[in-house]
Amino acid sequence: MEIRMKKSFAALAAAGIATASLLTAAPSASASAGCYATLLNTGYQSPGQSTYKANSGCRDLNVTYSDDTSSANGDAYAGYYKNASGSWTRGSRGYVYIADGYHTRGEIVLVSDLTTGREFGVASQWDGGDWVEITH
Ligand SMILES: [Ca+2]
Repeated sequence: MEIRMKKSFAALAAAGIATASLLTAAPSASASAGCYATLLNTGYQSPGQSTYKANSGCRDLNVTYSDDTSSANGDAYAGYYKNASGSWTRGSRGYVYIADGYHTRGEIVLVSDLTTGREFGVASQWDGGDWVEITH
């Protein structure tokens, strides 16, 4: 059941339907009202797909879903953001191993206290092309 949900989620994302930032409509276990959830395709030790830190009630980059596409287990992920000079910078937390699945907001923070409007993306340590939902 969980695997089927993950595959359909990835298929939606691959079709480009779920890649836009969406305001989370209703409070749930994994996201609260006022935070944005964005599904991003990761790069290999580089930012991959990127988006911009929302002006929202969430200050951090939280991983709320992850799917390592090359294995059934997980990958290690790092948050990248553009600093004030416009250079891609890896979050100080570095790479964090994250098992595939859904994660509660606040459980896995890749970057803390990111300035609104800053561009960010997610890197995979072992191989890229994974799907990571960032709630921000
Ligand atoms: Ca991977």
